[in-house]
Amino acid sequence: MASEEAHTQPSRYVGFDTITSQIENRLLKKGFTFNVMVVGRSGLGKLTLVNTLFSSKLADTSGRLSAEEPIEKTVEIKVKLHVLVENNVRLNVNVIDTPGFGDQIDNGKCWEPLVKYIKEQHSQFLRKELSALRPKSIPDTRVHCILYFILPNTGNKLRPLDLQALKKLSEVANVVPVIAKSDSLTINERGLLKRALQLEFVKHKLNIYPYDSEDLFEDEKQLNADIKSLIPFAVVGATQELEVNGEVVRCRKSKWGLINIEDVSQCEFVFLRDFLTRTHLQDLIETTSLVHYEAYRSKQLLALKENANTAKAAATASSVQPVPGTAAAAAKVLSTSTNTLASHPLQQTQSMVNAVSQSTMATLGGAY
Ligand SMILES: Nc1nc2c(ncn2[C@@H]2O[C@H](COP(=O)(O)OP(=O)(O)OP(=O)(O)O)[C@@H](O)[C@H]2O)c(=O)[nH]1
Ligand SMILES: [Mg+2]
Repeated sequence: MASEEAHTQPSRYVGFDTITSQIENRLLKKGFTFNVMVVGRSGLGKLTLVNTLFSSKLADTSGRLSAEEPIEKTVEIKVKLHVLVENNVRLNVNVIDTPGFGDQIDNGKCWEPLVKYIKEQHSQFLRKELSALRPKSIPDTRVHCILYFILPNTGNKLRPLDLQALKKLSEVANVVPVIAKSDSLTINERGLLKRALQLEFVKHKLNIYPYDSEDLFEDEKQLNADIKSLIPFAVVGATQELEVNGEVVRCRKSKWGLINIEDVSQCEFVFLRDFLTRTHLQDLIETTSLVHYEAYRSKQLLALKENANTAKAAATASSVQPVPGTAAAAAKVLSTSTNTLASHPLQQTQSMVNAVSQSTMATLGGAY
């Protein structure tokens, strides 16, 4: 069937140009969810930076006001939800705080619980998506961004633990590395460390966010290239506000001076904040869904189909009726539906989805 396209200017105002504001209104009512995980060695200022980023006290941190106050350590994965409102936009920020690397006796695979956590969120989302009576909107707990903290004194090399962790984490989520506590470096040292780390990222083929894509427009490609030249951002975290020359600024105050973290000549906090919240917030959420979750989803469904085929072959060989809800049952429905889908499309599709969903749940329960 041929289709024709004609461009017509309506003779009167119809009003469909309001679709953008209709979408905006709907989105504003729903609000947005952003899940950010902080990862890195112990005491690198992970929580302080998250609080600084969102200009709020999102989590209790050991940002101490006096040297006598004890330093609080994060000892387990903890998720804390914070609802932030700015000019009618509601942002639900989930901060996933993780125990600092280097605290255990054997730090060999300290990133494993984090990878497991990330995959579990994908698995939960997939189960809900596949269930016959799925909710209208599935709560999104998938990790949209990992802020990975690198020690400021690495001897201009990526340490093996960081290299392994960055490799594993960037396979499952959007990783943004930062040089922590960069106030301990001179501008010259900072530049050398940044350059050395950038070379290491390339040498080890680390898949650092943002990703190159053919779908991007030229201006987006340019923006990403500019951002890549800044990664890892050399940051300083500070939640204290002080008045400097009549202006209230956030800064770190020590005996020998004051660092205004919002001054780009002193640190790169502002670049990181603008990147995460002003230019790439939506892209981080979208990329999580379209790249990382999609990779997980297709891998699981392909594995499921393969299991089902194997079970089907076994069931046929022994001529035993498969038990409902098992991979063999899904296989039977899958094969039947491919033969008869054309005659009863709705019924067949529904029973196929139900069977696949039941056996997926059984299989996904024990995934990893
Ligand atoms: N010099 C300096 N100190 C910082 C910076 N950010 C945080 N700190 C201090 O470092 C200490 C630890 O900060 P946290 O934010 O609790 O660090 P963390 O990485 O969450 O710590 P763990 O949970 O123990 O891994 C506190 O005393 C902070 O005030 C920074 O950018 N520069
Ligand atoms: Mg912490």
